[in-house]
Amino acid sequence: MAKTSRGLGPLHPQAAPAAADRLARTSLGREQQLELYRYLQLTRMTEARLGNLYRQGKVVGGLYSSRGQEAVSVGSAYALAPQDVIGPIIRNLGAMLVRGVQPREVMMQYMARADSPTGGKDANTHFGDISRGLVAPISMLGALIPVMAGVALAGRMLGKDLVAMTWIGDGGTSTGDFHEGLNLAAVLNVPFVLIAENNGYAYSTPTERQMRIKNIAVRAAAYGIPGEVVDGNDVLAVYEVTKRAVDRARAGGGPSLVEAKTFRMKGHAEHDDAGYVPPELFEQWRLRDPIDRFHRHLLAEGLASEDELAAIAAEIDKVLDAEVDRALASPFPPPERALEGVYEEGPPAEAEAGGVGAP
Ligand SMILES: Cc1ncc(C[n+]2csc(CCOP(=O)(O)OP(=O)(O)O)c2C)c(N)n1
Ligand SMILES: [Mg+2]
Repeated sequence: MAKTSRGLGPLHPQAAPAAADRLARTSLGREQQLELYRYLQLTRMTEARLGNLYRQGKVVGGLYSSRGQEAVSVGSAYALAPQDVIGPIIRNLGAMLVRGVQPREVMMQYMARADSPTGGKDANTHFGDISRGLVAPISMLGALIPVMAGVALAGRMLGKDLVAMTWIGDGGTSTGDFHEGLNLAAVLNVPFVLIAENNGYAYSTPTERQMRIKNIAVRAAAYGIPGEVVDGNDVLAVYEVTKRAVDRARAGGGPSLVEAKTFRMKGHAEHDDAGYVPPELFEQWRLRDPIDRFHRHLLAEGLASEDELAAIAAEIDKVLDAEVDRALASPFPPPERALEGVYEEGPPAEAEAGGVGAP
């Protein structure tokens, strides 16, 4: 990594930590750990299917894979209680699955079918359902942070025992909304947890080119809240650190920032071949693959056999086979659907009479 470009210093320092394989100590039992394994595999296998469907021209819109980062979404969302509310962003499919989103919804939505959660009107992970504690993603990076701080405040005002959680990329931590939202959450001392996914790149920009700090977690000090770095490729570590932050928030201790160090194992999106990432970084991080590591942990601890783990993957494969077929056989929405759901009760009378605000 002595490579330099335009005098801006080393090209990219997000080298993988040494491949020490021991995962964090955990309070989770066997059943819960197997559940975590299932969600990790479900996330990876769902996105792999979507990658194939994208190449066949079946996916409508973009596909922003979380490959290599699954432990961040899965481990953090797993630390929540049923009444909690999440605001996922584009690489948080794993968190949505943990919170109960079904593969059927995911397939229908990515292929923009009439029976998708948005009725075919939006794509990828861009859907929400407040009744299930799921705030829809917003493309504007950082914008969900003040929104989710507001959800946490609303929960407290309504006397609900809820914690609000959202995620942000390394690039997104340099937006104004990140600072304003986190400051607001801190000053109001609301039950809010922000997970910063430091995956080394914001599109093609290495992290070191858009901030001078090594650890995003230090930004928490500016707001007087705890900030902690965690190995984002160790699902147990992510769970344990997040659980502490969630418990503290629920007990009235206010918000926290968790920085999960990980790596984006694909391009920014499916159309991006990531040719700007030094190949040796992919090699280093492949050795730290979060699912392989957890798989080895489960075997080494005697929590599962190879056959049991293979059976989990086989069961997921069957579900995905069925849901892909079902979505492919489903109709697209009728064109008139574009006019539905725009206004709660139809357009205002003035609009029909010649335009809102017409003199
Ligand atoms: C406010 C804002 N600026 C720019 C963009 C365009 N954009 C979309 S994703 C992206 C890179 C995001 O990088 P990072 O926050 O590190 O998240 P990652 O993609 O690595 O998960 C950019 C610049 C946007 N969506 N919103
Ligand atoms: Mg990033």
